[in-house]
Formats: sequence, C-alpha cells, structure tokens
Amino acid sequence: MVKYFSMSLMALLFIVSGMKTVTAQNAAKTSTLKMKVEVHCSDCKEKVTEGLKKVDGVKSVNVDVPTKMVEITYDPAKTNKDALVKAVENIGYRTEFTPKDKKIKSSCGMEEGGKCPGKK
Ligand SMILES: [Cu+2]
Repeated sequence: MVKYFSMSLMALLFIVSGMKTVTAQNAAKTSTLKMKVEVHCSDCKEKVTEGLKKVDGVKSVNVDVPTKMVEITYDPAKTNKDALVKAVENIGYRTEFTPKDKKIKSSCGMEEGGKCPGKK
C-alpha cells in the first residue's frame, strides 16, 4: 500500500514537472523582427520605442538611430510583422516595408525629406 502510494506520488510529480516544462517553453516563445525605420534623433527613438511597447505582445524594443535599425522581440501568438509595421507607421514613421507611395504622417513634425526638428 505504501509502495503503491509512493509510486503514484512519483508519477504525479513526473506529470507536474512535465507540465511545468511545457509552460516554460510557451513563455519563452518569442520572435524577432529587425527592420529599418526612418528615425532621425533621440526624440524619434523615444516615440518609436514607447509606441511599440504599447502594442500587445511586444516584449522589447531596441532602436539604433545611426543605423536606423529597430529590433523588436514579440510574442508571435499576439502580434506579427504586418501589425508591427502598421504600428510604426501609425506612430509616424516609414519602415523599409512601407510602400513608397504610402503617405505617412510624420510624428516628428517634419515633411518627408525635411529636417527633423529634434536634430540639432
Ligand atoms: Cu526626430
């Protein structure tokens, strides 16, 4: 009886630890998107970073102004590349995936080709 009990307890522990492993794998599931975004200054960087962090599923954002590279890690179950590109466009920035003829209302307050007001 005791032996049977300890065996079923072991089996239960085995199942529970197995379930924990599955949960950990799900939590660790992230995708990364790297794209060029027309950022010009630290003001742009802040707007893109803060705007993207509000998107559900976005885990981290890294904007490098000199190379204009934006790296986003996100939960692929909650968002995707198209949604992230749209989010950046809505914040007011053109991305490398934005069609050339698409009008973007710049949140830097500048017309395209003009100077970024934040740039000194
Ligand atoms: Cu700027």
